[in-house]
This record gives sequence, C-alpha cells and structure tokens, in this order.
Amino acid sequence: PPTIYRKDYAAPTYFVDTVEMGFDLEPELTRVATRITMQRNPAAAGKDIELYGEELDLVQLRLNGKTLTARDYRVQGGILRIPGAPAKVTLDIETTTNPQRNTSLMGLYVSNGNFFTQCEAEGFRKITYFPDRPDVMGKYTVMLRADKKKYPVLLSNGNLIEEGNLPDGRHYAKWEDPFKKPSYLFALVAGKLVCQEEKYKLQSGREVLLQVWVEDGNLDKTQHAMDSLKNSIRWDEERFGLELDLDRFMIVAVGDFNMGAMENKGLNIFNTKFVLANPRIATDVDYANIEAVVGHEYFHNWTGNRVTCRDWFQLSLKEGLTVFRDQEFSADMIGSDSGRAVKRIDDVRVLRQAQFPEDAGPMAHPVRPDSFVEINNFYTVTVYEKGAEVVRMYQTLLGRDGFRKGMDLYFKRHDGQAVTCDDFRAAMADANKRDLKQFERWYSQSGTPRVAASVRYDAKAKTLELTLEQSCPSTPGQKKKLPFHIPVAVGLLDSKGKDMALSLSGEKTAKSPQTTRVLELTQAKQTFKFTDVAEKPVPSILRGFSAPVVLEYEYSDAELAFLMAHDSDAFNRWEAGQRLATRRLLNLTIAVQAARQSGHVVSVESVLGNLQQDDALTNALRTTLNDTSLDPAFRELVLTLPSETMIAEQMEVIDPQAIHAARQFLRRTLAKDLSADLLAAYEANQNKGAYSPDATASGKRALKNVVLSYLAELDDEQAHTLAQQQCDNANNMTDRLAALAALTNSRAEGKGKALEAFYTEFEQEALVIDKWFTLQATARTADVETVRALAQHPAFTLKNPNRARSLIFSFCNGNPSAFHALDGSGYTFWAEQVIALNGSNPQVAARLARSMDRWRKYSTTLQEKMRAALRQVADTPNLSRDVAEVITKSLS
Ligand code: HT7
Ligand code: ZN
Repeated sequence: PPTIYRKDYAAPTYFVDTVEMGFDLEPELTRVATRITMQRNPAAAGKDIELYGEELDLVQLRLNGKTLTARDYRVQGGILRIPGAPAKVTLDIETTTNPQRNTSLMGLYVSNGNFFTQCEAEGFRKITYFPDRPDVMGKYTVMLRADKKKYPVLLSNGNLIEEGNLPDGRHYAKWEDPFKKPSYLFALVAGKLVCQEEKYKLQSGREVLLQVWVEDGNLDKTQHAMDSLKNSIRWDEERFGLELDLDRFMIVAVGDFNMGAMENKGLNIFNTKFVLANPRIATDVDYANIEAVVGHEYFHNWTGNRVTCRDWFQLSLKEGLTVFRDQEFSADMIGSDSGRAVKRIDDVRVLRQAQFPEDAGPMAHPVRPDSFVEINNFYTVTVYEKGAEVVRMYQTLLGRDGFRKGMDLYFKRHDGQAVTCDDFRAAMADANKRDLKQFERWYSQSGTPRVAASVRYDAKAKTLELTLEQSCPSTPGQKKKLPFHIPVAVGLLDSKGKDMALSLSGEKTAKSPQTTRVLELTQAKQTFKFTDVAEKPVPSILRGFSAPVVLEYEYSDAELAFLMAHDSDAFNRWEAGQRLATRRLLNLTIAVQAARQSGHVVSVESVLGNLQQDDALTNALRTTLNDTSLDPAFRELVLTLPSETMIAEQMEVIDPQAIHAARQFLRRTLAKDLSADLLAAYEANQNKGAYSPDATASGKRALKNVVLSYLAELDDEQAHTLAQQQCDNANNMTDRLAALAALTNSRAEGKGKALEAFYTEFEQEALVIDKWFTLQATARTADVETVRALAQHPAFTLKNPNRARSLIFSFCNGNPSAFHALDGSGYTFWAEQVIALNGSNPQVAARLARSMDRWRKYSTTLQEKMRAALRQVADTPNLSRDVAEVITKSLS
C-alpha cells in the first residue's frame, strides 16, 4: 500500500458548496442519493474532479444533469476522477451499501439492529463518492427514510426541519445543518432509541435542547452524561468564551464502536462505555472518564468542527488541543488544588505508560506526522496525549491569560476554516508578541527529550547554578535532533522544606519574588544562576511536569524522601516517591535475575529479604499513608508503585517475570511492614451513606481500595474476610470490583463463587461483563490457557470491540508476565487474534498488533519467538492496510 506524505499536500481541485443526501435505510441494501454542488478551485484549473469511494456500488452518476458513462470517468485505487468538468458543477450520485455486513464499524453500519455512522477519518467514502478530505467543507441537508416500526428514531446533524409518514409503514425525517462542515463530521442514527432530554439556558439567555439517546432500558444510566454535558457547555463559556452554536445537541450511545466517541456536528456518537453510568454498574473511574469524554467531544465543537484540520497530518491541531481542554475541564470540575494535582499526575501516568514507549518504538512519529499508510493508525497517544502536552507548554510559557489571547486570535483568524498546526502556533505567538519559531520542533521531531540537570552551590557567593542539558534519542527516520524549546519549572527547598524565594542572576529583585520559576531551555546546554540562595537547597525540577521530557538528576534517597515529605509542588512530591520506588524495584529485579542465574532453588522471598534493610521508602510511604492532611486521592497515588510496564521501560533488556516477582515482593513486604497502618487507613476511609462519584468520596474509595489490595497481598484469613465482606456489602461498582479483584488474586476459598455470582448478577450489563473478562485476563494466576478458555465463553465475541479489548487486549497489554511466557504461547495466541480481527475489523486488529511494538527490548530467546509471531501475521493473505503498516514498521 502507498505511503502518503505531508509534503505532497495539494489543495482540492473543487470546493463543495452544498450536499443534499437521501437515505433509504435497509440493513442489507441502503440506497444513498447524493447531490453535490461544487466549484472549481481557480488555482487548479484543468484538473479532474476527484471523488473517493470504498466498497460502494455505483448505480448512477450525473454531471449537470447528464448521465456519465464509464468512458466519462476513471476509477482507480479508490478514486473516481472526472476530467474536463466545467467550473460550476452539480453532481448526482446514487450508490448502495450493505450496512449489515459492515463489520469494520466505519461508514454506515448496524449495531444491535440500529443504524450508525462513523466517518472520521475516511468513513464517509464508504457511504458515497465524495471529495472526502477535511479541507472540503459543505452545507448538508439530509433526508432519512426507513421503516417506522423498526426505526422510529431518525437523527442527523443540525436541526430537524421536517418529518412525516410515507406509504408502506415507512417514515422520514429531514435534517439541516446550518454550518458548513467536512464530510468526516457527517452522522446519522436510525433505530429504536429513547432519550433523556433537557432544555438548557446558555449564558447569553438562548435556550438549547440537550438529548442523550440510548437503547430502551438504559434511561436510568444517562444522568451523569447529561450533567457532564451541561458542565462542559458552561465551562467552555467561562474559560474560553465559546458558546454552543446550535439549538440542539445530541449524544447517542452505541455498543459497537471502534474508539471512545465521535464529535459529529450536533450529533455526537459515543461508545456506551463513555455514556452509561449508575452506581450499580460504573466505577469512579468510569464516572470520571464519562465526564472527560463528554467534555472532549463537546469541546471539539469549536476546536475541530468550527476550526478544522487542513489535512490529517494536522490531526493533533484538534486532538492535542481538545485533550488539553478536557484535561483542564476535569481539573476545574474537581476544583481544589490537590484535586488538580491528582488529575495532573493521572494524565502524566498515561503519557509515560503509553506515549513514552510509543516514542521509543517502531511506530514513533512526530505530533504532526510526516507520512502514513493508514491514517487510522495515527490516532495515537503521541497525537493525543503528547499533543496535549505541547498545547499545555504554550500555556506554561505564555501564562493562562496569554494562552487565552492566543485562542481568541486563533478563532478570530480561522473560524470556518481548515488550518494547520503552524496556524495555531502563529496565533499563540502573534497574540503574545513572542517568537515561537523553535517551538515548531515539538511538532516535527519525534522521540522523548531527556534533560540532564546538575547543580553547583557556592556557599560563599550564595548562588546556585543549575545546568540543564538536553538530548533526544534517534527515532525511525530521524537520526539527529535539534534542541527543543523546553519550559522547565523549578523550585528550591530550604533545609526545613520550605520554598525559597527565587531570583535569577541579572534581574532586579522582584517585590514579591516567586517560588517557582519557569526556565526556558532552548539550547543544547544552558546554565541558570540563582542568587541570594541562603543555604544549599534541594532542587525541585520540572514542577507540574512542565514539559514531556525525561528528567535525569542524581537525587539521593534522602533527598527523595525529603521531597516526598515537603515539596509544595504536589506533582514532584509524588514524583519523588515514584523515583524512590523505581530505584528499589530495579534493584529487586536485578536480584531476582541473579538468584535465577545462580541456579539455587531458593524462594524469591529468601533472596530478596536481605535487600530490604534500607527502609527509606517504607517510612516515606508510612508517613504519607498516615498524613490525614493530605488528600486521600493523592495518598492513593503515592502508595501505587510504578507499573510493571513502567519498570520495563527503564531496563536495557526487559525481563517481565523478574519485574513481576520484584514488584510483588515489594508489595508483600510493604503490606507486612505497614499492616497496622493499612488496617487503620482501611477503616478510616470507609464511605458511609449514599454513593457519590465526587472527588472527595472517590478519593477515599481509591485510598481504601489500594489499601485493601495491599492487605490482600498477605493472603491471610483476615484479608480474605475483608475482601469478601466488601464484595458482599458494597453499594457501588468501585468497591465491588476492587474487592472481587482482591479475591481473584488471592487463594481465598470463595473466589470462584464470587466470580460466578458477579457474572450471574450482571449478565445483562455488557459493560460490567467487560470488567469481568478484564479482571480474569489480568489476574495474577491467569495464563494464556485461562484466556483461551474465556474466549470460548458464550458471552465472548471478537466482533464487539469493547469485548475484544476486555479480554484480548487486557491480557496482551495488561498482564506482561503471563503474555511473555517463556514458551512463546502468548505470542502464538496474539497472532491468532490479530489475524482473526484483521478479517472483520482492521482498525481494531491494528491496535492489537501494537502490543508487539517493544519486541526488540526482550531477551534474544523471546525476540525470536516474537519475530516468528510477527512474521506469521505478515505472511497472512489479505492483510489490511492497517495491520500491514504496523507489522511492517515493527519488523523493519
Ligand atoms: N475524533 C474522534 C476520532 C474517532 C475515530 C477515528 C477513527 C476511527 C474511529 C473513530 N471514532 C472516533 C475521537 C475523538 O478524538 O474525539
Ligand atoms: Zn478528539
């Protein structure tokens, strides 16, 4: 398959004015009649009309009323070209498709008997021939016709302008979208659905209609999504002065969906996972995710829809910016400083766990990629999460007000346009009269930069020199990197742990000096000199994780414990604990390997026991656990050890079993050493009363449940009883699932029964059954045979992406020591699943294919087995573009 390059961008040959579509919806044969009015781009005189189409049956094609025959156009590689057309054109296109057979879930498809569409990025071309590219925008009118009994609800973008009955039990609805939009934002929904609706008053006084549509039986699960939508609308008015531009805004939930949700204009379509919630079925994390995703899709209405992308290489223009906006929204919804910090830590954890490895692997690409084979493969953590970090850095460099000025200018300049990441940067620079030229490298260079810091304190001169040196590893296609423009937020702690007032050499002493300074590192190496530093401080560097880099600084254990106890920057306070724990875990991992190599048949326990003499970590964790002045949600984060994947990324050669043994050992040791404190914390953080997903209540639950997970490591009767009681008495899914996980990972007698009871109770709740599969796939005792057996369960199907993710992805990505079993059985299983998915849903298959990204980091024995599995997939006939791209890049 061909590679598409950013440098080859060419403007469209024709621009679209209006699009009228008529749908006769039938599951096996849907007729689509499309009338497009278009005008030639004056800069492209003499060029063909170019229409994209995939898996379509073309019934008829007319140009300005004249039927075209096969001699009048050419179809090649999914593009229909019409040469010699006049400057003004009306095209009438009639096509048919089979939505029932469409298992790719792109274009028009059927889910549980209802019709849905997914057009981003290139799904519209599976509905009709069209200049399906984001820089071609038109005004849409859509007529939907379908059987009234089977499909009583007919929805599309914009406003409902007409509806009525037709002969033969059919009916119709006509929708008009007042805003011009690219085809990827088109949507329709038809089927048996019900809605919760509310009128909502905007700050301007205008009233809008809000609807959340779900399948019958789910109306008791829509309130949180509705509340989140109202909060999002208010937040965007207050923080960015952006108002909802439509009179009607709809959210529809669908059980079969490739991603999280889709921001179609006025008709957002959501994975049920990010809509449906009540305390019985949803965890605190689900509630938080729903709020974030509802916000994210709503915020796209401005960042993505009103101002869209010129081409798909600019995807982060809308995604990075919108993730940043949803992160800020969620933080503001929590409100407190500590809540903001907790949210920041959560976001950084995702970045490090998923994006850093991507940036170091075979699929590494810049935030604004230079090429792709299949755009669906570029909806990545780099484009989304690193992209959000890039946007956050503008705010860090320009301040909140400066960032807002930049946003205002961006909308003033580009409302209604399809633009580039450079346009966004220019708006930020111009609104603040700043030169942000070098900042462009965050968009063009891949790889995670490293910043090595060192300090030199001069007691006589009372100065502290902080030297920062940046570098960036080579990544595919990019050997050499130029220096980035990196904001490094720094504080200095005195011996009492208090923040020092900071002044930099050469500047006048400020009246109220700051205690955190944002240093701008722009060269390969730079030294910053702080003056009037009364005593040798402990530096707190990269506060708030002010840039997506790896900070290298040789902290002593004592300094880390000191920062854990005192740093006023909650992010770095947590970070100090993670550094200390990582250090321990790496040492323990090496010890496990050494024990294994020595060939002695000894228990890990007896080998590692001696290493636990130094208890800086234990003491620091005890202090944090017992410090009731700290937010429980923050304490939970501190108590959570770096994941096995995080440890793996620190190793030259990944040894999953040794990492697992080391981490388990440390958890058990901590559980023993802190057992009294843990029990006390378990009792102190019981939530009494009705369930609420608010930050305070969910923080307490999080702490209580991490504590339970530690106690469960003791695997004694007391722990079993606690878990069983919590499982039996929980009034919410968070507590229920945490207790069930504790039981599943233990040797408790009742664990089989508990799992069975859970299944029986929630058999009808697909999202809960997903959790049931995940819990077992990631259980400590699970191996590939467990997962194979679960894949035979009647409730399992690969066809539903959520279900596939719940079992297969959870095992391959979330249970490293079992997936990387030394006999290679995990890889054989992986290959089978990728091949099976490739036939039905290439996009989901390609995501699973990414589980092998880091194969070159394993031992040669494992590498050989992984290479064989990769080759097996590579040699499969009819490999999709999606999977082929991932596998080819992995093997190259
Ligand atoms: N903008 C949306 C992207 C999306 C998508 C892309 C490819 C295939 C299926 C998809 N579903 C949704 C999601 C978002 O970022 O809001
Ligand atoms: Zn998005």
